[in-house]
Formats: sequence, structure tokens, C-alpha cells
Amino acid sequence: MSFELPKLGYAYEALEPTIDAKTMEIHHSKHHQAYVDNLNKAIEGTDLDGLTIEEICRTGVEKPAVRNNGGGHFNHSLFWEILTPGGSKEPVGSVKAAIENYGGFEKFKNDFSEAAKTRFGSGWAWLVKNEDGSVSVTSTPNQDNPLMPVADVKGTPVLGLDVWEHAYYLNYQNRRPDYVSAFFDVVNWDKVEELFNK
Ligand code: MN3
Repeated sequence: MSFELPKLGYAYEALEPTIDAKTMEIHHSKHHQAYVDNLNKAIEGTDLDGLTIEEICRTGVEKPAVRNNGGGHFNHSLFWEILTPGGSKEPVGSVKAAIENYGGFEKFKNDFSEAAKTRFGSGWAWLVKNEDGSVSVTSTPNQDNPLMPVADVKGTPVLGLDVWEHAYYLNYQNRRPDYVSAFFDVVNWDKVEELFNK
């Protein structure tokens, strides 16, 4: 069984002006496709073949090709899902309550933005659900994620932001902070809530 590139629930241009159509097209159809293809090659004929992408991230990332491409596939699949044209402005439901306990939406936004802006080089910023139902903010290098045993903060990712230059360079060039603050305009908090309750 091999992994496939997921279809987006919106058009490439639908997230403009936050994320431009060309960036979305290259990011989804080239970068993510390459992670999928290379992951399939890396697991073919191994005992990882047949596991879910979450299982692979949790247990199978000793091999660099699996870590990089398995992470790449999981991370991007989540990223596309938590974006939506126009965004939904604020957290809802259980994740809203968890963010209140964390210190509130403003504190979360500040900490998440700081994590995204200060991640040196390529990587991701995350909101993760901990086992006790609380939330933490963290970041990971490259295509690592909080499901992986190698992560500093482990938990279930419910919101992620790609801060690789390929995610924003066409529109924002070196202005990663502008990309990070614009990101909040297109977050799908209903989807974050769904992931939180899974
Ligand atoms: Mn990317």
C-alpha cells in the first residue's frame, strides 16, 4: 500500500493574499508530492509498509529517508487541512478551553509566533495536545514533528505552520515574521478542534 498526495479542499488561489497561488501550487504539487514519492520508495518492502503515517512517525524514523519524507508527508497533510479561505478567526470548543488554560489566545499567538520566527533554518511551529488534554507550543527542525521520539516536546499536533522558505519566499522573501502573522488570517479553527477531539 502506498501513500498518495491528498487533494486540497480549496483552490490554489483561495488563500490569497496570505498565501499566493504559485506558492501553493509548487508547495502542494511539487514539494509534497516529492515527500510522498520518496516515502513510498523508502518503506517499500520494509516492515513499515502498511502502517499509517502516524505510526510511521511514532515508531519508524530511525532511517533518515523515512524521518524526512514521512515527516514531510504527515506535516503537509496536516498543514493543508488546518488552512481555510478567510480563516475562522478564533479557537472554538475544547481547544479554545485548553488555550484559555494555557494562558489565553493572545499568549498562545505570541508564543506560537515566537516559535515560528525563531526556528533557525527550516522547520515547523506547532500547537500540540498533551496526554492530559492540555496544550503546548513547540517547534521542530526540518520535517520532524511532535509525534516523533526525537522531538523535544512530544504530543499530538493539532496546528502546524511550515516555516521552510519554500512556504513563503515568493511572496514574503526574507520577511518570515509577516508570513507568520498573516497565517492567523487563514487558520481553520473548526478543523483544529476536530483534531483536538480525535
Ligand atoms: Mn513545506
